[in-house]
Formats: sequence, C-alpha cells, structure tokens
Amino acid sequence: MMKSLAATAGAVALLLVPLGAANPGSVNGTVIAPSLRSAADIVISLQAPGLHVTPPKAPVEIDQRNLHFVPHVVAIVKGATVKWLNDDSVKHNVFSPEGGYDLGSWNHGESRTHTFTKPGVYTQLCRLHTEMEGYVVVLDTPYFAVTGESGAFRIPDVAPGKYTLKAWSEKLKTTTKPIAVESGKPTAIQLTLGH
Ligand SMILES: [Cu+2]
Repeated sequence: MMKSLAATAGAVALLLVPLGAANPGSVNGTVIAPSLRSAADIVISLQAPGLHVTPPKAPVEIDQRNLHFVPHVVAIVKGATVKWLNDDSVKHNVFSPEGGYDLGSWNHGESRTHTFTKPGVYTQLCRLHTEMEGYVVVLDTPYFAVTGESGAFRIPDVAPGKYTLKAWSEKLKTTTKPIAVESGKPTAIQLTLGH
C-alpha cells in the first residue's frame, strides 16, 4: 500500500515537472551613467519577436505631487491604462505631444485615465506647470524593469532564450546589447550608458 502510494506520488511529480522542462531565468544588473547625477529612471527591457503581453487589469498610477510626476518614469506594456492622480492643492493637467491626448485639468483627489495601445515613449506634460515633465514608456515585451537610484535592476521570470536588451534613458542615447537567458539561471549584466 505504502509503496503504491509513493509510486503514484512519483508519477504525479513526473507529470508536473517533465524532464528537461525550461524553468524561467532572470536578468539582473547595474546601469552606470557617468554623465548623469543618478542612474535612476532608466528603462531596461528584453526584446524578441513574438513576445506576448498581458496588460494588468488595474490601472498603473502616476501621482502629481509637489509639482512633479511621481514616478518620473513609468514603464508599462501596451494595452495598459495609466491613472493620473492629483495630490496637490492646485489643479493639474496632463497632455502628451506623442500621444495626442489632453486630459483637461482637475483638482486634488480627482483623477484621469488613458489607455496606451502602441509601444513608444510618451512625454507627459502639464499646461498649468510648464516645468513638469514625466515619461510613460510603453513596451511590447513582458520583461522589463526601471532602475532605482543605484542603477540596479532585476527582471524576474524570463523565459529562456535570446533577447536584445534595450536601455532607454530620457537624457542618453538608447543602448542595445544581445543577451542569452538560460533555464533557471540569473544572467548578470553591467551596462555603461553615454551620450
Ligand atoms: Cu501641473
């Protein structure tokens, strides 16, 4: 009895984890940008033909706080919706030259949304505060991250394969680098960005 139970359990485990199955890998690394004060807000994405993206059901939020877009740079997949909040006591507006939208102006506590259907970089501006600037980077890959203050990033759960790693910064030239992601392994990347 015990033996047959163990045998059954073994067979089930074998079915769940077929021999040679590809486990996800990951990509992590650091971006160095010697000409910038900070290596934050750099969008790292892994590009390959035919990648499938699933937009999140909930909108991705960008706050307008102390006359800034927070976060300054937001990366999303195509089909995702962004919701802009207003955390200030003054009115704010959002418009984008590349996106061709102008969401009007609204008060503290209110919000506006826009759904992005095409990949690209969309500058976010406010007609009421010309110094305000932010970016929404729309991607057609599920594999991306935005660097933190230290320039570090991590992209988890990447299907093994060959990719073109792309690093986008608002101030620097976009850099690409071919990389390979192996099953169940982290791939470490160090990238220096220049003008
Ligand atoms: Cu504003």
